[in-house]
Amino acid sequence: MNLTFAITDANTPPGVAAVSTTPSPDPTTGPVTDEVPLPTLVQADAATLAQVAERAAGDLLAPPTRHRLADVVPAAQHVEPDPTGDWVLPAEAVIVASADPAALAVAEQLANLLRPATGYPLPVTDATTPEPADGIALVLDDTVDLGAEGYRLGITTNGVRVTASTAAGLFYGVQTLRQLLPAAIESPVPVTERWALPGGTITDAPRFPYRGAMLDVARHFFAVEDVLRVVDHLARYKLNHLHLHLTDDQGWRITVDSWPKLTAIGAATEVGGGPGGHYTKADYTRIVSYASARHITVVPEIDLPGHTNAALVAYPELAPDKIAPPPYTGTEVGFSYVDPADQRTYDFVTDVLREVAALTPGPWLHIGGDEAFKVNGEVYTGFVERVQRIVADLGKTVVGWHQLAPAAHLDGRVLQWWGTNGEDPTTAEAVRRGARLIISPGNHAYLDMKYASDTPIGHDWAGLIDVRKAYDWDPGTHVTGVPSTAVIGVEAPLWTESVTSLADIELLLLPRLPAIAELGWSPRATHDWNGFRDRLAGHGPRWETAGITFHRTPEIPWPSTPAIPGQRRTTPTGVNPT
Ligand code: TNX
Repeated sequence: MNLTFAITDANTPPGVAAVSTTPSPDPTTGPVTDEVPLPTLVQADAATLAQVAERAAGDLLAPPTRHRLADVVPAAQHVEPDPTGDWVLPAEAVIVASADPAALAVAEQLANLLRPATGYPLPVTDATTPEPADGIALVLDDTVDLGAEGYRLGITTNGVRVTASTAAGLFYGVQTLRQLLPAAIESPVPVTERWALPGGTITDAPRFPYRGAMLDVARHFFAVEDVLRVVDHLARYKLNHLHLHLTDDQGWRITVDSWPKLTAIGAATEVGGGPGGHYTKADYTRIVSYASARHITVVPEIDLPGHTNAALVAYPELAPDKIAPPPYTGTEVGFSYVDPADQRTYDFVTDVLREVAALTPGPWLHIGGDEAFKVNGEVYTGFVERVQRIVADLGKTVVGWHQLAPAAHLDGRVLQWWGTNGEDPTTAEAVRRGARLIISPGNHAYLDMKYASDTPIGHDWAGLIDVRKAYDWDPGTHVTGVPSTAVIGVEAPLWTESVTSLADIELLLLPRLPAIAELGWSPRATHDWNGFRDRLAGHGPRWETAGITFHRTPEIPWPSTPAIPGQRRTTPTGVNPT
């Protein structure tokens, strides 16, 4: 007997058989009907029928797939819901973008986000004036006044239109769109779902231009693939900078052709004695391009003059006593430094920064400057001033930890503030002299701090940081005497002394990274812990569906219902599984 069957449904793409696509009843709009629309069965056996019945019953019990238009992280600037505008993505939808390579690239990214879970073909086309026409239109329009990263997202019964004056704006509109779809959109395989979107208009733009996270790849080394996955997490929450802490006592992680022993010798260690590793120039370039395609700028950090033991092991001539120290795999800080009195040190710094700058299209070079406990006073400021000048001569903008503050101001320089107490007159004075700040308070934004005393990894020197602690502060007013106009944004650093795997990274990142992202993106007027907590809760099922590790902190009311209504276990119509 031939046991093939076909079940038809409006949402079923050509060539894919769905078992059931019964929409969940929406308790807010009408009575629950006890009538399950029956699929059209052509031929079926008892087992298949039972499967269909089970699936239909599951759909009836499933939660509504409807999202509110405002359920976005980070919160959007302006949201106007229109319940008459709800729309369901049809199987035959087309994505049409402005005839511009950058807009088309975002359209392809959107298609790639939606195809796996929907199983829909979602072809991408271009047009001079793209219209939704029961699909999705991405409109690049330089006459709209939405800023360099803003976007407008309109959902009507006719489809979705995202408008922006830049590709970055379109990209952020797409991230919002993704969150408005049911959580099952995160599934890597086709699932049966009603891909409903709430009607209305969102007009959105970021509060700060710099929204970042840092990954320390020096204490423990992480493969390129892991870094790319971190980039994906940043992109989801509209962060636009990835700071890579590339060098430290425990390892040097980037090839420098003119000083080859930095990686040949200096990369072979990490905390705890593991094998370490490093990025070739091709590896680093791959990270930079992957990030850039997601509108994320890489900020490379070469930490100087301290945190340099790995460099000194490779090149003892840079050490103050010219003697190679033993390789270091512990977690102490502040003991190593390159010789500030030797011209050779400045040759080294110039070569390294020149090669890193050449690989880095973004404007920033981060020169560290923290915890150089053995280089003090004028020796320290003199060193920093020379290095700042090297960076400027390379055409880049200096970023450094706020320990740089006492050094002379250099046009455009940015200090990354990591204090735990907002009273910091030295930093405030540097700001008066023209410095701008990235705010990374140790006791709010340091993602290597434990959530609670029982968190299996992480530190607690800056305190415990639960999600509320990560969320409840204001980067615009945090440092006394620093006006919000001097703050270019926020960054969440992840130091990795205790972090050894991608799962560890994700456990510490999620769900605190979205909290920091919201501080960087959303207008202060939207700041509200209860609202944030409830919006964030919906991301648990998304991460779960996508196979992303996160910390199920009890502070967040995670939904207990499964995200995926039913994965298709059927084969295309007419094809027998063998
Ligand atoms: C302080 S924050 C450091 C890092 C450590 C971190 C651990 C900063 C600029 N320096 O060297 O990894 O604490 O939390």
